[in-house]
Amino acid sequence: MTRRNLGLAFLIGALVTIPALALLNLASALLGVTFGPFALFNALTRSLPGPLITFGIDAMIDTFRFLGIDVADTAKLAEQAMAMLLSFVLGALSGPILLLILRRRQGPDARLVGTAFGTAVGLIAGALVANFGREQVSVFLEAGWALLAGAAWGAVLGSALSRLGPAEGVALEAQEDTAEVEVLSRRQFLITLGAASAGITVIGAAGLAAVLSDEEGAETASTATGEEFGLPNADDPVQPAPGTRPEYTPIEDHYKVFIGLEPSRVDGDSWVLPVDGLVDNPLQLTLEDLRTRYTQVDQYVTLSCISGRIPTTLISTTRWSGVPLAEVLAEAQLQEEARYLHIRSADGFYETLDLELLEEDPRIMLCHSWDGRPLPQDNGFPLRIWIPDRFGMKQPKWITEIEVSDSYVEGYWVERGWDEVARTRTRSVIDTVAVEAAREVDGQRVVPIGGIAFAGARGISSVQVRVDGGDWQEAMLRTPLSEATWVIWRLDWPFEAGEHTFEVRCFEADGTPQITEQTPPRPSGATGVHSLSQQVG
Ligand SMILES: Nc1nc2c(c(=O)[nH]1)N[C@H]1C(S)=C(S)[C@@H](COP(=O)(O)O)O[C@H]1N2
Ligand SMILES: [Mo]
Repeated sequence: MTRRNLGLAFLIGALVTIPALALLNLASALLGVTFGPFALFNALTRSLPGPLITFGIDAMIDTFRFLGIDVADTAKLAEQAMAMLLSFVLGALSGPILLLILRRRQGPDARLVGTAFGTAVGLIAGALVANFGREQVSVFLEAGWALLAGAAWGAVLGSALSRLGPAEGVALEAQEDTAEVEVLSRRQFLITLGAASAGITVIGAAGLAAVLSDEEGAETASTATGEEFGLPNADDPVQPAPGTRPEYTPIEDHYKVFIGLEPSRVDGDSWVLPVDGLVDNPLQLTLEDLRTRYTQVDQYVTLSCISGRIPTTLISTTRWSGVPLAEVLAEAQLQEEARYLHIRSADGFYETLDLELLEEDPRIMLCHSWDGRPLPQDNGFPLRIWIPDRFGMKQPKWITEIEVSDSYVEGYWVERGWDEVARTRTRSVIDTVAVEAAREVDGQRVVPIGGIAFAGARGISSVQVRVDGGDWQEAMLRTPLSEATWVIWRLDWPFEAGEHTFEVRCFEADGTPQITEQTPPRPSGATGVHSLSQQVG
């Protein structure tokens, strides 16, 4: 076995694995089966130690920021690319490994050994997709597909590798011209394999693109808007400065964060929510139960992610509808020792809710609708929880179980180094210095400056802006959609041409100032003054 042969085996492994990945990806879009590389990556990120994962994510985010790439848009794509790369490398490495196993086995023999090797890989893949997969189709289909795909990949790999065997053997013994012929045919074989590999990959990718663009069309067709039910502050005289983000986030623009490589998909028809553990009356609730058997409540909510920087795009506002958690728990009849809820999700996410918090805040809601429609799939369909004044990380989406318990367990992100309480941090952001909207007010040119301020459910009493380190000036506040949403602020700034630095700070309803010291997102959420430099005039 020469080193050269091992290198060629790696190349053959790569050439066979690339189209296999393309076909797997297409199959997952068509059949709903899990894309194996994602399951493998999920399995790794779930089981590796928290600090290592945190380090990896930090390194990735730092790299993006260094390269000037938008983190929110790219992070998930990068993780998906890493998952593919990992599987690709493992697949290519299978070439030399299988070659060592094959030794000099030829033709049908090699294909058989390859099939056995691929089936073994398929078995591992089956276990991975069953445990870390989409859970969209039956485990039998998942595992069956993994086995079949693995076996087919192994068979092709095995017979391709068997072409490497004789070249070496023949070259040793035969006349030079015979060796020449073998080498040539090997080269020809590699070229053919490369062309087939490229062709199948292109077909797979094109098919995937077609399927995905179809789905996109279907999704945008069903979007709703908050205007339908009339926003409660529509008459407020304080109008957002032009360029301020929408006060009510269009539902498809709501930010999305999830631990997996793709958002979970839960079948609402077969979904039932067990409320069990330390209860006298265990419940099994359907979506219909939740929509009809309990008091229905609505609440305008701003949700934000603890990992956002100053400023952040991981914050959005919409109307949440659902049922009071307390009402459901009252029906379940908590036992004496009940202290915590362990909430578990379809994607393997989990959090713990201290029942004391529910005593303090009866607004905590099991939410089934956003913007007057069932929750979007990406945002937790069929059920998620709303906990006022907490960052998103404490609020599971895609809930599959609520277990009442007397013991505390750390939630998913708490285990990975983030704040146990994760109370929303007060922050303010400048969205716009609307130079193009400059106008005359009482003989003075003014530029509208505007943005948002958010203090969880604690309310905002004041927002102040200063220019070039001058005096803090009081901004106007628009009446918020609710006491649990951000506040839109606006300052009409007497215009001075030149390059200026704008800063914003805010105060909670009780006068508590936002923290102005710069701190990073981890562990408790970023703090600091948002500052922006801009040419005006
Ligand atoms: N099941 C589940 N729930 C989850 C998460 C998750 O990954 N899985 N992420 C949490 C985090 S960190 C945030 S910020 C919010 C984001 O909700 P959104 O995607 O609807 O904006 O969901 C929270 N709930
Ligand atoms: Mo988050």
